[in-house]
Amino acid sequence: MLVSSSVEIAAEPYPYDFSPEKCALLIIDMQRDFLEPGGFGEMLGNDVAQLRRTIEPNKKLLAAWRKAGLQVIHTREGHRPDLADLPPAKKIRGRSATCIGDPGPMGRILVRGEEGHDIIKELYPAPGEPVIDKPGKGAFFATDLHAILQNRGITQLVVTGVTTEVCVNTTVREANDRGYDCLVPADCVGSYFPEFHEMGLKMIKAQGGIFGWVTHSKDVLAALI
Ligand code: C5J
Repeated sequence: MLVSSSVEIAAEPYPYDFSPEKCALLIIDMQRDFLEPGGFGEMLGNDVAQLRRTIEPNKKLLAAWRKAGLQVIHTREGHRPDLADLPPAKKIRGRSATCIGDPGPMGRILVRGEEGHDIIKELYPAPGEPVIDKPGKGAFFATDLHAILQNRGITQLVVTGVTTEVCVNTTVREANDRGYDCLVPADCVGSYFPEFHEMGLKMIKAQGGIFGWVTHSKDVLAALI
């Protein structure tokens, strides 16, 4: 259990003033289709090991976060089964033979209710933890995330998940514009492309923390003990 109401976490570009009771752990899109061998991500030729290295650190952080009694929110990227919320531009982008809504290795790709759309078992949401189903890359677009955070008095977010440069970065930017202080543990976020991961983190912490702070999960864990 936490004893202090505010504690500094070592971070870049400077220490993060962590207020546990105002901070939620936001885990982005740790879905089977992105992370599991044989899923959609791998089918497109991506190296899922680049994402799977984030599972263990996320597991440890999630366990400690739950033990401390703090708030956890999960997100999933995906669409209604009738695809009414799928912009045609998103469907055809990439010019892939198989695209969103088509049958894939684990059910229809990025469609809610399909196996591949679900969160990996290692980080499965516990009863009572909100799961935000988002049709876009950012977790605030067309969702009730902002309302949930406001209603719970949350002003700080520890953001983890995949991918660093797409859904994590977009969400951090959206959160920043809405007044949230975002802290990103580098080992708990991942990209299929190591260079995009590195640059994605640099973009967050550049210019005095233009979008937020970057840390390592061991420093967050130290603040939870
Ligand atoms: C996420 C994607 N979650 N890369 N989606 O980053 O399409």
